[in-house]
Amino acid sequence: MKFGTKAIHAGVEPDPATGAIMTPIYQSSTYVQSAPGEHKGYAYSRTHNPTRTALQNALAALENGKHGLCFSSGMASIDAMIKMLRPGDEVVSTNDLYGGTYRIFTAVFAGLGITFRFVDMGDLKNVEEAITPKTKLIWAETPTNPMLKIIDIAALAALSKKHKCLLGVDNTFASPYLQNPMDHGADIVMHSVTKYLGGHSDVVMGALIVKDDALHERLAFIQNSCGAVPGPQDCFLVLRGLKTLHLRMQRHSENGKVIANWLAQHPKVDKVYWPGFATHPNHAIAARQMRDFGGMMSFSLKGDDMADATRFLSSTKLFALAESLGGVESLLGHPASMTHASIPREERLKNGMADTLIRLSVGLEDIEDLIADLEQALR
Ligand code: P1T
Repeated sequence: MKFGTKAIHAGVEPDPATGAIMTPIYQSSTYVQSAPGEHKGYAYSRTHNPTRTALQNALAALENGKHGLCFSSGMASIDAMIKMLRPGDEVVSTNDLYGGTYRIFTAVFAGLGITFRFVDMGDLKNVEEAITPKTKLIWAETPTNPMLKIIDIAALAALSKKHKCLLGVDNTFASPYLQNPMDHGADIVMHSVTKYLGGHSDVVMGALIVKDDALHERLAFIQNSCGAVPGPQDCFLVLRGLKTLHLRMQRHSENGKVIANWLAQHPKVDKVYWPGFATHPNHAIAARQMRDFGGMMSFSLKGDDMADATRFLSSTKLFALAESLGGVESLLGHPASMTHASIPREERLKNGMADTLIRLSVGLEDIEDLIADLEQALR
């Protein structure tokens, strides 16, 4: 089945009780048992809920995985994944990554005895050098947030197999429409469902997708034991969002391409970071492992002046200054003070993230209006 058909049909079937074509919102915490332990597969909604089951199955299908698990946020899904590890275990992670992921690694799990090494995965030698016999997980975001670096998933998968550790990929920026990390050998795919999967900026949710049954069993145990699950109403909203994922991603990519090229030729713009440029240092890898290049990009203004960046960030009218990304509406952000403020400044600068960097999440509006908005704000 091709992607658009899967986005509409995978995981869902008419409600067995009524024939309702849309999966109902099973707003119930518990389920009747005919005798102790005898039920229809549902005993308590922390463990299983039919609306969540439909969404989990849909996400597993879209990522070419076998099992999906949904959590109350993207961070809760990362939390569950790291809880598979033990004190003394080590993780090798990308150095350019969402600030909240850096924060949970360094300010929560490092204190529980897990070691995180952050490396520039643009050079695989750095990854190999950071791996030790204690490494249990390689963690990559690609494209990275916010520098839009591209990491070679297949090459990381080869390293993870060689060193007998898991490879987890945060696929939030790409969405399963643009990239399926499991096809390149990833063991765990993670999403901030809040972003493109939900697609309408009305839900906070996370997901993990795996193929391996034992890995699924362990993660489902953690999901149920720790309990950071989404409610059925939110699962319904994401099921609804998924039905247009392919169409939205096509338009995000179309609009993204026009804006990236327009910014690149603008006299007030210095660098534009977008993997679709043939001049992007990892463009060849992006072209190999992604189907298109999406609507996320970052850029800096000529002169690299904070006052200019601040004026620009406060001057757009359609692009809203806000955290998050991947919704139908265009957003812009200032990573240094917003999404990546919890990464120490020296670390940010070392990874190429200037204080003045501006990030765009290009939405689905008419391109002429988006360009006009950026033009007036740059002026
Ligand atoms: O916000 P939450 O659903 O908990 O997801 C966290 C997360 C994980 N991974 C990536 C790549 C992310 O971008 C995020 C959340 N990011 C933002 C809120 C942001 O504006 O970048």
